Amino acid sequence: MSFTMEAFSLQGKTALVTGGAYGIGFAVAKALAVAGARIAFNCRRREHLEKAMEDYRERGIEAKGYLCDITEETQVQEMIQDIERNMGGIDILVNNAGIIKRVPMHEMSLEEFREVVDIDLNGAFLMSKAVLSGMMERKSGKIINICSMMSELGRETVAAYAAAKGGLKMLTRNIAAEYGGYHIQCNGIGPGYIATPQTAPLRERGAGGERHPFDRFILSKTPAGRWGTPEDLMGAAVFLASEASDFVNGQILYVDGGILAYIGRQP
Ligand code: NAP
Ligand code: GCO
Repeated sequence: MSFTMEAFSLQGKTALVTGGAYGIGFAVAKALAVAGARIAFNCRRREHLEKAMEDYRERGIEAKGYLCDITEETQVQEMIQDIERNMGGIDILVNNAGIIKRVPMHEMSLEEFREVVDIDLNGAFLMSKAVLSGMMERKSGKIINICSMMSELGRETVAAYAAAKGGLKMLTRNIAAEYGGYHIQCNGIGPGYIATPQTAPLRERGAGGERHPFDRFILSKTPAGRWGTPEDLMGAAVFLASEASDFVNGQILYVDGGILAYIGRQP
């Protein structure tokens, strides 16, 4: 078979991006749309949904938006049924929706820990379970889980998030192992530190405009010398959503400016 750029085409495919109202999810959805996919996305807040619909429309993308909390199985099932009725089977699922709570573990409540794990890990389970039967019937499908550097590393105040994202890495591998025989590929993208609302508190400037200490820390630890942008993740998303990655399964592709490979400069 001669290799052409058609291998990266998503023409005729239907993609669902959870949390695709802004941030990384919005950028990933735009990339999949550029590659030809029809886009569906969800979030919990109506104001986010309405703003996102405008943002997609401004970019010529007729996305279908849903108010759906990925931790609520009935809402998830109803959304998937509606998408399959109106847009056809879901070919690509991006489990992007996620939250973080930055609290020292000894001060974190069980409710706070559970909320992070419920969204960042259990939500991906519910979403993946909901699309798998259709993908199994069609003997084709792509599931992309948005993992994190915290799938590999820990740091102060993010115990719940790291536990969830570490679990998401292994859920990625287990879906690959269990469903690879149906020609379903499940891989992860591991973003480094990306400038989005989720990390805004880590980049807040001081009264005099000075950089946040964590901001300076990340710049020193990242060989690329900058925070990532959601757009930095677009190529990896199209690759993992397309037939160009049909023999890639259970892998986490880190898009992190080199931070995971770097021990840090001698002080
Ligand atoms: P973000 O800006 O906070 O956006 C999160 C999105 O998820 C929002 O659209 C939010 O909308 C939605 N969401 C949250 N909980 C939801 C739920 N229960 N059901 C449905 N939608 C939900 O986050 P981001 O920075 O773009 O991050 C996106 C993903 O990348 C997350 O999984 C995050 O952990 C991961 N990540 C981020 C970074 C980074 O540096 N930014 C790095 C690595 C990994 P609503 O609030 O309206 O629901
Ligand atoms: C934090 C950040 C990180 C990033 C990302 C890194 O508080 O350390 O929020 O967790 O969001 O997950 O890959």
